Amino acid sequence: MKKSALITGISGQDGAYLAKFLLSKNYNVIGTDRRSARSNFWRLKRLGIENKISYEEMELTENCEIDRLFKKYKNITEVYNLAAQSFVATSFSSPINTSNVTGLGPLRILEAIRNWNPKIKYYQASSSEMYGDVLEKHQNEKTPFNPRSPYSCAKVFAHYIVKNYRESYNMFAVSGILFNHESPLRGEEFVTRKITLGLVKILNGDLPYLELGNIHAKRDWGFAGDYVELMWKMLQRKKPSDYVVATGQHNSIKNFVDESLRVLNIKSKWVGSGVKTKLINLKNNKTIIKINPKFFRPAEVNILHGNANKAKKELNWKPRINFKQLVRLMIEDEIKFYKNY
Ligand code: NAP
Ligand code: G4F
Repeated sequence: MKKSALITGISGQDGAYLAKFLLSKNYNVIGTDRRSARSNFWRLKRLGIENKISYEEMELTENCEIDRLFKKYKNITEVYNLAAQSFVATSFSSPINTSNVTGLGPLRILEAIRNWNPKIKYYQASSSEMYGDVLEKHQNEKTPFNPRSPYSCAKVFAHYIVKNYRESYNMFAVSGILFNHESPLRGEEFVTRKITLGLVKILNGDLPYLELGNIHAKRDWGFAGDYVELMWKMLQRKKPSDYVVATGQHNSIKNFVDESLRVLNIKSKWVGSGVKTKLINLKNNKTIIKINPKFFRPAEVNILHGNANKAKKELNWKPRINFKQLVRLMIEDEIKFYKNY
């Protein structure tokens, strides 16, 4: 019999890639979105799967909407909870909403699963942001959390409540602690996509220059299309367990800009320091990038570097796309689809 999976956050980056992956495994895919986001299916359209999903309305703060889903779809076997207020910067301006959605949302789903069918397997989208001001150089499943934003505090709560439901009620509930993963389907507010789209806009004469915040922060960036496969693999294990997913390589925002310009074949030079730092296009002497302190965060996560040895060993995984390939993929797609969303 066909398996049925529920994906919350179907309109997001990971929701789209995971849906495509599960459809390729012959799953029925039920995807939730917020009614206000009805038109926001460009990612599913881009992947050619928009008409292959059953859509349901679900707002993570509404218990009754969550309950209704499990009442309606009695054959759900796997739940992938990807929905969240996922932008760290917004969590500083909307800490209560972020805690309600990103922290308590997963608890509402777990309660519904416990009530309707505790045999349903549950995947929680935990985050490397939980390591925050890192307490170990390379972070693995045993590294203590030290969150630096309302977003990561909410994710830590969700992470532990998943563990608690697993231990208290013997539920198959696991968390994937995923390090940053990007793609051409990444939201435009996140720094990698902001850079690739911004540079293509500049080249098209549609933006004078790009403004960034802390370009010295470092992230362990992987490809989202690679990472969603691991979500599924975690739910196919005999025993529930949490896993870190990361490439084990880190790069700064500045490195990401430099690599993007290399792909675009634009010679440039960084000048100045601190908030006066600028990136100059050597061909026409125009400024491509400026620093705007409005993009600095009240508390920053300076560096993340994952150790995914457990996933490599137990889930037989290794990243297929490295940093340079990721940047190239994002720039090339940006050019291909520019002005054609
Ligand atoms: P994303 O593109 O921002 O997608 C988030 C999804 O959540 C969207 O579909 C959004 O719907 C939905 N959502 C937001 N608020 C909601 C609410 N109140 N009720 C119901 N749905 C809501 O995020 P992503 O990059 O795919 O990430 C997926 C998950 O992994 C998130 O939980 C994120 O925190 C986590 N994560 C991401 C990364 C990463 O690097 N991408 C790393 C670690 C963990 P709308 O379209 O309506 O906004
Ligand atoms: O791309 P970002 O906004 O991603 P961030 O904060 O690392 O969070 C992402 O990854 C997490 C996993 O670790 C997820 F849990 C989370 O949901 C999200 O997907 O920022 C990356 C870095 C930060 O240090 C930020 O300060 O880039 C720096 N940055 C510098 N200038 C900027 C900018 N970030 C953004 N968004 N915009 C800028 O102009």
